[in-house]
Amino acid sequence: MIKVWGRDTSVNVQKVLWALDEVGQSYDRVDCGGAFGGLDTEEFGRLNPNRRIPVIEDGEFVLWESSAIVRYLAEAYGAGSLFPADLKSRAIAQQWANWCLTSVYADFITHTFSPLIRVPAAERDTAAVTAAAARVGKSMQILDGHLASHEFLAGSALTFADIEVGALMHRYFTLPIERPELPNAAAWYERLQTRPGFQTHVMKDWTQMKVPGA
Ligand SMILES: N[C@@H](CCC(=O)N[C@@H](CS)C(=O)NCC(=O)O)C(=O)O
Repeated sequence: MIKVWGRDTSVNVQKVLWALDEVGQSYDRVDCGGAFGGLDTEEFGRLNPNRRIPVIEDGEFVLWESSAIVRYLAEAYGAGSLFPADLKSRAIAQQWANWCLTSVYADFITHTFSPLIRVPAAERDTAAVTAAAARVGKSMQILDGHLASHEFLAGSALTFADIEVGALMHRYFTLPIERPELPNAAAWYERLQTRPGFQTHVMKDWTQMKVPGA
């Protein structure tokens, strides 16, 4: 059985759990990271010398970096569906998944979400958060334009790209920040909410992660 290392409040762990759900693989999960600690042990350092979650063990095979894990699971257990068989659909899925990593993730998770929940309001650089949220809004408008004519990111079916990008959407649409009008992205977010794996693993109450005063 696949073993997943990482607390389920991490968005990077959540996308792995959602992918596992989509491909119908059962797993054991070890709570570690955050308040659970456990990333500084020798055993964990052997699994991931970066001491970050998530990590998976699939038999003897060890893999870290959440996007690599999601794509591995998609190809190993969801070939032809989560991992499209068609070369061009697969390339489009890679395009959006990579776009999320390079154009959205840092501005949203590192510079918008994290300061809003991990930094007390009195100590927060509000102007920097507002500027980052505005940059994310611009990226979301690009996503929205694509979704005007696509049900899912690579066409008419859910792929690994929807999981990688979509894992951020619950936080994006529920965070108290300025957002542009995003009718197509909002409709896609609603479609994602019909997936049991999204409901179970991604739609978590992130307010519990707030530090006092945040
Ligand atoms: N690019 C890495 C990022 C890994 C990462 O930074 N994980 C965070 C949680 S989202 C972590 O391990 N933080 C330390 C902790 O939770 O204690 C990935 O996608 O897997």
